[in-house]
Amino acid sequence: MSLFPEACPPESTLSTALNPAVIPGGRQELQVRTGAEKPAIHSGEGTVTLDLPMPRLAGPETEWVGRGISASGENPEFHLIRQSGGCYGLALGHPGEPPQAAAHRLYAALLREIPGHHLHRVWNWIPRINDSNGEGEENYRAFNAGRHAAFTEHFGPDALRPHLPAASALGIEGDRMAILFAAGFTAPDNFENPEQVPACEYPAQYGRRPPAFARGTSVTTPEGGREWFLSGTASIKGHRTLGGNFDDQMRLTLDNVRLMRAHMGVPDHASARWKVFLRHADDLAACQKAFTDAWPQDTATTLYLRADICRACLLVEVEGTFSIPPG
Ligand code: 3EB
Repeated sequence: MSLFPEACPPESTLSTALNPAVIPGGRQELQVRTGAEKPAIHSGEGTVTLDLPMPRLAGPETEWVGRGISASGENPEFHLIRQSGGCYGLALGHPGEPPQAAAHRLYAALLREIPGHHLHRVWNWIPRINDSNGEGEENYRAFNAGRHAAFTEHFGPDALRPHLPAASALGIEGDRMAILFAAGFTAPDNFENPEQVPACEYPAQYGRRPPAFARGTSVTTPEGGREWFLSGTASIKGHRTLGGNFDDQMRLTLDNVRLMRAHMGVPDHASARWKVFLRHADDLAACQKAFTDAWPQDTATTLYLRADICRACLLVEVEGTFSIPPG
């Protein structure tokens, strides 16, 4: 899956064999717009936009994700953007749909949607992520049960690890889950953090089914460039949340980010697109200072968002996409 402009081939070379329902209108840019009132997918002339009800604290209003040719999925709920190396897909849960059912349904549908592809990266947005689902279980944990069930039904219970994409899971406003994925014909390398327990092996104290994601993935683009997806990264060592205040959590989060960048072999000169999620908007100034000290060259493009994070005690989470062009 490529993020480079030159990666998009002329329309005629795109394989539509898997799905002939290509929507006319040519190539579209896929973007995510934060600060929206409710989740929605808009398909316009040259753009497909996913609107997310997540307050923006600083940084650009729209985040560019990729480009390709719009197509409807087998399941019409899925909006696909196909390009030479694979596709992006996006879908919304039903209004008010419980998180376990929504995750199970959407992940089962997305895995059916992309035969021949490997999942590279999934972004999950979950309404009221830290609230109880009414049966005494946190919505995020219920979401994990649904996601894990869909993965094990598809890949079998013992062979999950190599198929898990990089991911993040953040809270949004409103009452509909939203997911966005990047998938490609190449299998990604996937990475775990050497100082963290793999999420899919978390002990049961974090929920009856573990979170199904890898800490990071990396893929070669069809043109010979490379890109890396760093999952949502927080102040966790082993499987425990560390740091009782913002500054300590920020320090440990950046430590994990640096560790993962090195572990995945991201070169220093790679271009970076960062997103930083803050539970409390009041932490913005301290967060921007710490982040800018670490990566001054990325100050202007970093997106800071107000969001609930999948563990109620986490105050900050950072995710990144890094790329180098061919050659
Ligand atoms: C963690 O490391 C923090 O459930 O998809 C980070 C990235 C987290 C992805 C997910 C959750 C997810 O456990 C939370």
